[in-house]
Amino acid sequence: MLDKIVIANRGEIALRILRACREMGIKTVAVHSTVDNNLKHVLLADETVCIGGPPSAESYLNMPAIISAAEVTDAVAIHPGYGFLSENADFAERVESSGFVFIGPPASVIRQMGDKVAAIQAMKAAGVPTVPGSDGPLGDNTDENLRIAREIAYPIIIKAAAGGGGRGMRVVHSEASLVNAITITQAEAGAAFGNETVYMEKFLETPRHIEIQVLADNHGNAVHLGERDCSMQRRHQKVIEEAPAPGITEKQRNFLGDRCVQACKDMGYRSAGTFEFLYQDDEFYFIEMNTRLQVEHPVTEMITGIDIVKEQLRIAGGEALSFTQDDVQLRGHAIECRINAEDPKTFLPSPGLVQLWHAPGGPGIRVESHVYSGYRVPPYYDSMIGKIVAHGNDRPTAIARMRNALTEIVIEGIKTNVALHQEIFQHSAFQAGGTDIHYLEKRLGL
Ligand code: MV4
Repeated sequence: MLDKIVIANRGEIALRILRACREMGIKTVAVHSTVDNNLKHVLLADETVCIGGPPSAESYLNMPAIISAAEVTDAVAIHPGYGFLSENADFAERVESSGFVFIGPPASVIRQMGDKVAAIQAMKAAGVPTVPGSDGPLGDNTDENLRIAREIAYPIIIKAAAGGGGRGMRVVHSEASLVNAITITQAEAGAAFGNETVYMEKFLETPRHIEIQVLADNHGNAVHLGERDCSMQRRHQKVIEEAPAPGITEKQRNFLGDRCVQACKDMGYRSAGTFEFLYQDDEFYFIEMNTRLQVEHPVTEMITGIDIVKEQLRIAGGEALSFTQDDVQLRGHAIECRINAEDPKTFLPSPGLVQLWHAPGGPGIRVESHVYSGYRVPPYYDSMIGKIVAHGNDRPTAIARMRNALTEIVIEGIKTNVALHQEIFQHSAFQAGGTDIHYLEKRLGL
């Protein structure tokens, strides 16, 4: 078991990780920037180390400062949370070569999944369904590229191998614009990622975004924890997530889940991970893998009863998974609303002093937030200030509980997206379930 860990993150996820450590008797070191000494988890941690100035580049992305903090506090492991250094293979490598445990997958697997072409190849080999596409990087033979696109049929999408999360993509609707689109995407990818490699996929026009959560240990065991539907998004920022995905059958879940588990075993995956799929016309298509703990992990925890962060900590301590796939039973339905400090009209961040904070409560309500009355939201980081999760025996119950929670919550002093959530929960299309990835932007008239 791990004795003491560094939490290399901030905000709600740092608090979430600290709580898991406390339950397990693991000592905590909070590393923080100079503006973050009043963060809730910093106030609660066993030890704290200030690692640099407010900009992330000086603190939460400052690898030597974080590793030094582990050294001076005699910590044995580092949890990166999400964002920041969580999917940085070089960081994972430096953590391990400095003698600490990186609480996540092996650096080599982070690197492999960071190359989207390599990730897709690994999935194909494991029998995970992928999008019809170029089956590898595009070469510089124009006739060949035109042939591939014609075979897939337009519209197609050109994606950067080093991209992901919506960066470095271009949709092509007809042959006339293909060659130019490839050239531009290659140049943009070179400038943004230092890697010009691009690949081609069939462009799916109205998919849902459905992802499978997995856990794997260092002893060759892997399980899946079912799926989440993350289709309610704006500009690649998820707004609402839920589990299970409306309308997905047990047969579909088991088929896809089993293939993800196989992929984990084949690639030597370890820790928590997520396989992202597009789902359209009753078919699943793998697009990317996230090699980190995700923001929306609580909806899966609520319906499985499994604490994903505690499992990550146990796995990092060398323990085998304490349960099998047969032990994973889904119970009820869970929905998460991300609460952002943002202007409801412009969606621009709205940092500042939280003059009053009342968290919602009641049966089936879970609040994941570091905010308290008197807390000042700094302008340097992501605008998400917390998450409300509602669980119930069925989806209508989870929705009813979330609607209550959204009316109970009080946040004064800063602008938030609470009213947007309240509006979405009134939409009949949301209530019916199964809206696609374009629903929110269309409804907002964007
Ligand atoms: C796609 C797609 C349609 N067809 N790939 C955007 C983020 C990155 N993870 C992959 N993305 C997409 N890939 C094919 N072949 C549409 C998107 C997409 C999207 C995917 C998931 C969630 C939100 C999205 C918003 C716009 C586009």
